[in-house]
Amino acid sequence: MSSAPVRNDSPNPNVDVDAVVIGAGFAGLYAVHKLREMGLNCRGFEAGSGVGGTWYWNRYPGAGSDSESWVYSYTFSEELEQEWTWSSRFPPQPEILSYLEHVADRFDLKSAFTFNTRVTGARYDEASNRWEVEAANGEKVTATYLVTCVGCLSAAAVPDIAGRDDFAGPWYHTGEWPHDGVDFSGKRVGIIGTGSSGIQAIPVIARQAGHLTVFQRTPNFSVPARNRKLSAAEVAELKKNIKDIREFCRWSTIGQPYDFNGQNALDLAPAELRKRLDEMWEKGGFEWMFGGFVDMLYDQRANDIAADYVREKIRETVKDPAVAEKLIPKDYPIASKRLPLDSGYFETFNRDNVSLVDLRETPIERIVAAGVKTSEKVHELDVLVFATGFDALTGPLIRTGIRGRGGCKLEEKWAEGPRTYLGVASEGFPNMFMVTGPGSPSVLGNMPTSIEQHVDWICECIAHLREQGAARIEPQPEAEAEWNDHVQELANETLFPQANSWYLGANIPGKPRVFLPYIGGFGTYRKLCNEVAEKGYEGFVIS
Ligand code: NA7
Repeated sequence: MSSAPVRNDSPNPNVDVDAVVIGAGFAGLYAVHKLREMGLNCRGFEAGSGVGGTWYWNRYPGAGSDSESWVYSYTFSEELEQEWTWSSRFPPQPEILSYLEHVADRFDLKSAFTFNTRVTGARYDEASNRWEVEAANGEKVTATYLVTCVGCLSAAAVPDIAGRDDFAGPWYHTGEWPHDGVDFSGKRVGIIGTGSSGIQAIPVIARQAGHLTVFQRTPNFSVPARNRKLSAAEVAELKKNIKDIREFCRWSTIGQPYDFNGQNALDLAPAELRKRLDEMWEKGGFEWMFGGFVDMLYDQRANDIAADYVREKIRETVKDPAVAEKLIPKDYPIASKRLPLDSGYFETFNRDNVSLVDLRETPIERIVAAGVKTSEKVHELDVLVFATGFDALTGPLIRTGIRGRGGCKLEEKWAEGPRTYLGVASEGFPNMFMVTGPGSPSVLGNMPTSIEQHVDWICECIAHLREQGAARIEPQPEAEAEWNDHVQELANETLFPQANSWYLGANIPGKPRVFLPYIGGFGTYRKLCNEVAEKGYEGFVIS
């Protein structure tokens, strides 16, 4: 529980505020900072005992950002940007959490939040034109604006495998990791899931455990992170150029300090293409895919070149050819599932204390007291780790219990998939703003870039409403429908819909198969949002 007192922003801050902000991660902290700067009184609620969001919950071994550290941060304060120094190219979770704690303290943001308190419901009341927000501690707050900063990957999904509660040992989900860590030494550990979280955790757990059994349903492509410490000279150079670097990120395709190179892989002679792929592979990071040839995301032939390249690397790395074949993805385009970065993932399968269970050959039948029972045998375990992902983008919003006009539940309106305008607002939910909601670029790139853009846009919109003396804003149904069609059309031009990914909700049984993020690029999206604002919030009804 935060010991900081609630700042006396309002005559009765528990009851009546300008804005309620849900969540104290990257988005919620910046939203509170910016709204307060505008003179709004804010209340924030956070389910965790501290700030950090994703980086508060995801404390599993090996957790860290796949975005370069120097752009995985805020840009709103030049002093902050110059003061803070990252240790390495890709920052580990504890360092990101320290950064967010530092930001929260430096800008006195904790005082706006009630911690250890999940929002259990938020209802728009038409008569008063206010949001009525209920929290798990029984508090009821009303607000003119509801700003959801609930994260895109924050509703952990533990699969409903028969017998899950029969397991005699402890089990953990990577996204809800114990704060005091887990001691794997000498233990027989099982891990289910080989997405980004599993791929980060597996090499680290393997070094600690007596034996690690990896249960793989779908093999994954992965690119080496090549993480490294940053030298003092490199840090100085980055800080000198940081303004230009950040401006580049804002207008780039995925919010990163690189972009597609303007060439198609299929236009290059094979030897030249190979040379370029080799060079980029040595550099490591997402840049290998997203700083290269854009046709790899659109054209199956170009994608096959990239996929075959990684398949070859897996065969070269994994000593046992039978294990290598199991680890090689064969039935979806590379990058159509979120491409992980790794630090020795495939090498881990050369260890004597690691075994791979291919669940396509021997599916899980149930969990039993002694471990995981597949069609082959019981794999005996002391500890079980679920690296099974999240109910992405819509899950965190739906579980917040949001009801719009006429008591309409968000999950009712979104029964066939999320319906938003620009991924920031939804018709029937006036004065509700979703930071990095479904239909915005969000998870398709560097999260802090998209978060800052959204918060800035939302705050400018609120400032506009206040200047106009307007009471309400919500999308026009036609504009919303057009946006949702546009989001799907753009996705359908790519190879992304070919995989069963969480981008499409395919990891959650019963979730509608709809492409969730906007894939048109961060820069294009920013331009569209700016144009909407310049045209007096075109596509919205302001009343
Ligand atoms: P992901 O990417 O959704 O990966 C989850 C993994 O768990 C994936 O390999 C799944 O296999 C596997 N999974 C899920 N349910 C089951 C069941 N029932 N049985 C066996 N295996 C299962 O989640 P992550 O946490 O790794 O990453 C999420 C994002 O967080 C990441 O992309 C970054 O953006 C940050 P599947 O592929 O569905 O067959």
